[in-house]
Amino acid sequence: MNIIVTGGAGFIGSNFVFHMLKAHPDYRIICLDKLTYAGNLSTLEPVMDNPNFRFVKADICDKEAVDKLFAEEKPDIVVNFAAESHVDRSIENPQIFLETNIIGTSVLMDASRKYGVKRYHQVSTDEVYGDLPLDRPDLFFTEQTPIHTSSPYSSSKAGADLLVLAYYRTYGLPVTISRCSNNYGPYHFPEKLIPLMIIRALHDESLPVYGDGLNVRDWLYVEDHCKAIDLIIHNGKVGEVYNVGGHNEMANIDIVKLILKELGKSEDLITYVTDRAGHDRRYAIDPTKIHNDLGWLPETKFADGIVKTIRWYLDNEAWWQPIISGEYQNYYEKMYGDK
Ligand code: NAD
Ligand code: TDX
Repeated sequence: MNIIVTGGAGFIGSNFVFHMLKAHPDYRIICLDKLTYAGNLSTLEPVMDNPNFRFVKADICDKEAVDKLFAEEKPDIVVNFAAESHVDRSIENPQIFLETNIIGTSVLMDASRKYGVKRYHQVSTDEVYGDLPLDRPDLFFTEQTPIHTSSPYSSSKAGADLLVLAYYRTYGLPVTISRCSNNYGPYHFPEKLIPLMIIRALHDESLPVYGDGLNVRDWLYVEDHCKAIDLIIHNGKVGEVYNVGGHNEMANIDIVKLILKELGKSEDLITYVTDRAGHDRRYAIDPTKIHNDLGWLPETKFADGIVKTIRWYLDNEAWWQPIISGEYQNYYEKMYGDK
């Protein structure tokens, strides 16, 4: 089995590459990644010498490069993680989100059609459903919830999802889509809430909490997301969407306080800053379908996963230290300088 994994040098993609090489030692995994600011080749170092692994640096929007790779590898399955993934960056500069997330998806699907790929899997997000009110804890996102996006990021992901379903209906491309809630775990890029707060707390720097800090996210350990995708590409039904989430809703401020407690740091580091524009209030996934149809259940409890994650950042400073120097400094100053 040949599987092309795009975006495999990023957070979830790299965890998926590790999972697949371990769970299916007879599969060949080909990672296609542009190595944007969010892609890190050092993350993949442990598997670079694995004979069942190949890394190719390319842009999913580059038709020629994508065609060449598909011609060489004749993939059975394509799993598309490659994306611009940070909501705050999409507010600053929407265009690259449209290019990578929508055009890139169409380029990959055209190649998948041309080379007879048996499964094209699109890694999507719960953000395509918009948000839920804080005062209705009985409401959850199901696969039937209407698409209703808030940010340029979520709009670009929703656009890609619609295109994927159109390729299924129009061309019969065998597609599946997963829409997962917020992931956390090793190799999470330090612009996102959990790693940002861990690393800043370690340096006794202020922790920027947006708005009132009461926005709720539904957190899932990254390995559980990878296992869900593994199940969907093998047993999922073509043309279907699967929501992925573990009923683990938490307010941002509670996460930040928990991180401070684990690290033995003072809550005085918390600084409330200007809210994110269009900030979604609450995400909450109903995972009934993937549980009933494919038997998926999350395995890592948040209480364990967050401790494992904090420990990982403590043990792997060599991974994140180069990231937070240089260009990242300019990014942080630009995003938070006037907040
Ligand atoms: P990430 O930003 O950590 O990694 C993205 C990867 O894609 C990087 O390696 C980057 O170099 C690569 N990439 C970007 N543009 C590319 C291009 N044009 N061509 C080739 N490669 C390119 O993202 P992530 O958090 O790992 O998210 C992966 C996927 O999962 C995304 O599609 C995202 O929308 C989705 N998702 C993420 C979460 C989450 O909590 N992080 C939750 C649900 C869904
Ligand atoms: O400095 C911060 N302060 C803060 O209060 C940052 C970076 C975030 N936040 C808040 C905003 C959100 O309510 O924390 C919450 C989580 O923020 P992010 O880590 O930026 O994630 P989110 O916007 O929820 O989106 C994530 O989950 C869904 C991923 O980045 C997306 O790629 C995925 O689709």
